[in-house]
Amino acid sequence: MLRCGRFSFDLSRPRVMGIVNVTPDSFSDGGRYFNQARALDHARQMVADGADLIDLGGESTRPGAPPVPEADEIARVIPICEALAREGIAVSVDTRKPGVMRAAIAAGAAMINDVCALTAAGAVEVCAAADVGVCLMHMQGDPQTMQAAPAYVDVVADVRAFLVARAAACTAAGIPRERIVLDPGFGFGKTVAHNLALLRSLHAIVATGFPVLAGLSRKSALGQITGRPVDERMAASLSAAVIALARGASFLRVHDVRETVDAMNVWLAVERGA
Ligand code: 7PJ
Repeated sequence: MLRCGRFSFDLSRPRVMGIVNVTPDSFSDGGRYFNQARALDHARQMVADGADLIDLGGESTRPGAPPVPEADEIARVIPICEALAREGIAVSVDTRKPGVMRAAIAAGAAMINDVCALTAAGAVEVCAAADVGVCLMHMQGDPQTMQAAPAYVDVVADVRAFLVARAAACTAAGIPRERIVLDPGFGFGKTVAHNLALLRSLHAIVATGFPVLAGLSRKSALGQITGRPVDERMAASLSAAVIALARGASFLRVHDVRETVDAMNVWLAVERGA
């Protein structure tokens, strides 16, 4: 079981996390309310399609993306978090900032998903003071520079050691084990070879005993393998998702919820009988 605020996830079957970005984008100049209404509709559709939780992000962590001020991130994400939580939907908020974490928790977030694994000053304390789940992700470097020259002694051992150390810091601060998820952070300071090694050996992270989240959906490593642009990576994403399931992932963080649920159900039927 993973405990996340008023939600508990029985991890005897894997769970799908639908990605909803609330960043201003080039396809829409309709302003904040338009974007927020669209994000809400998108999230509700994902839940109808079988998402177990919705991951809301107000700051792009794509390689080279500029930082977003805390007040802007709060204005983007918190109204949507509040609205979805009121509808009984489990919401995860993807943020690195303790101030946004605090606002998300007050707005009913079930999980804090942090690509910095709660390393910002005060982040662990904010999460320890609430009953939210936490997703601790590994990243080498920071989003501005992480893809410049990623290097590891042994990528699987290095990532695993980092995640175990962050989980220990969290439990020492009072976050129970039952609230912690680990994530190797595909694409965050990793070459294609690093990403492949991590996916191939995902069971080594699963062997820590913590539930593992895999986020491979539409990522650039899949683009490099297939030669496809970002909007043509669904097949590659589904393939990566099933590989992650076969290696023990408990959560899949994806854009294409309906298709991922189908792929997962085929895998589950084969593994466990329909
Ligand atoms: C991840 C994330 C991931 C977790 C992003 C993208 C980049 N959070 N946030 N794991 N990726 N936990 O979706 O392409 O892999 S943003």
